[in-house]
Amino acid sequence: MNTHDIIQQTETFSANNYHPLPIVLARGEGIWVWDVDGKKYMDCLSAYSALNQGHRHPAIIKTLIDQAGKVTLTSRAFHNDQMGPMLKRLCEVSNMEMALPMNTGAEAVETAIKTARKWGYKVKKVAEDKAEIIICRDNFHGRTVTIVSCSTEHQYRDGFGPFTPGFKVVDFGDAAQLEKAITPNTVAFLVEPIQGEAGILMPSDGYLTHARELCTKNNVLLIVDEIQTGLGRTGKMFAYEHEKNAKPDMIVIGKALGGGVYPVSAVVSSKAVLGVFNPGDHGSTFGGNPLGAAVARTALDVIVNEKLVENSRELGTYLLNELKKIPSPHVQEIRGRGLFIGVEIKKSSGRARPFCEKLMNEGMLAKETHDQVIRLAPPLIIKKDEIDWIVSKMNKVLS
Ligand code: IF1
Repeated sequence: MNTHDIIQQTETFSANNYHPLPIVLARGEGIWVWDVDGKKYMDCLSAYSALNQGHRHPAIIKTLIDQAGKVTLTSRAFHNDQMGPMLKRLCEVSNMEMALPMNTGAEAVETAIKTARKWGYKVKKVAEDKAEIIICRDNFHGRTVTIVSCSTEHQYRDGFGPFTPGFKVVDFGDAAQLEKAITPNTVAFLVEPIQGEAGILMPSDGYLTHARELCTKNNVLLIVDEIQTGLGRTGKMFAYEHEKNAKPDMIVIGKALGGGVYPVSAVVSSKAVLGVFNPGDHGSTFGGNPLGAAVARTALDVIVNEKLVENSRELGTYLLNELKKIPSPHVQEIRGRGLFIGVEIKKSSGRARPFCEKLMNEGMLAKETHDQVIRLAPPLIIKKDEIDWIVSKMNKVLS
């Protein structure tokens, strides 16, 4: 089947919940992917940061194959020999004490919400069913009914009610609003350190530090959703580390934890918080399975051993500076941290999608977010000459 036939078949049998660029990928390796006709593209989306280690990283694929030859799934009815070592590594990397493994990002966010509520009732002693969680305008935390209950995006909620109560919205980056929104029933503040879907929006310096102070003062859990920003993407292992004294009570991790091959997510926290769970309270058939656990441990090792965090910081700074030098009548603003960069197109120059289509024709895959922003997030294994290649393509399309 050719590209046209494959797309037609997909559109016939798939629900219409996506509008992909008209390209059919058949192979990937490192930062590169190839379509069914053998044309090569640089992947500057990295599956929304789930491919920080690149496509089919050899160590991760080796672990996948080795573990597939042993045991893949046990359920949590029995112990397996892979989950403990993976969770220990995850706790080391995140400087936390305990973890709860799930599969997708949304499940981990749900787990964080359940943890915060349970902690609110059992430890903070909030009256039954009164727990409140504060979230930010224009957040993106996933697609379940409870999570879209905290979304402020009309499309993500339209037709999906009734919604889960107990969420309060504040403007992202506004600590004064957060302070006002806290009540004795507030159990948590859930926030992305950098808002990805909203257009790579960075709060002003000191916001997370201030939020940490407010949470500590009011006995509220600070939960950071690092599903997209974590594991090196922004030039730190976790994006909250860009600020002083902002260590959260809980970190939600997903995407790149699965090394680009298998969905693995987790909530990491302290014993005092995750200790609220008792057997039977919460779980998942696939969560913590030995195949995913083995893959995740190697995925973490690759990030640390190959110094991907440092590479993201150095090359991200370089890329941002080089992009800012491009003389373009179309650029409103270029912003980002590490290899997580948004190029905002002026409204008068139209939307970002046509620019992404031009980049695709140039052999560079990037996906727009929120109409005006081209998101650049290549795998963190990228090298300097490949960054220069991105700059030359962006120059061509933006000038
Ligand atoms: C899609 C966006 C990115 C996330 C944060 C939780 C989740 C995500 C901060 C849920 C997922 C994905 C989902 C994907 C597109 C993508 C996305 F544009 F929709 F917002 F990356 F920017 N927290 N983000 O970014 O994780 O359950 O999907 O594993 O197509 O919906 P998940």
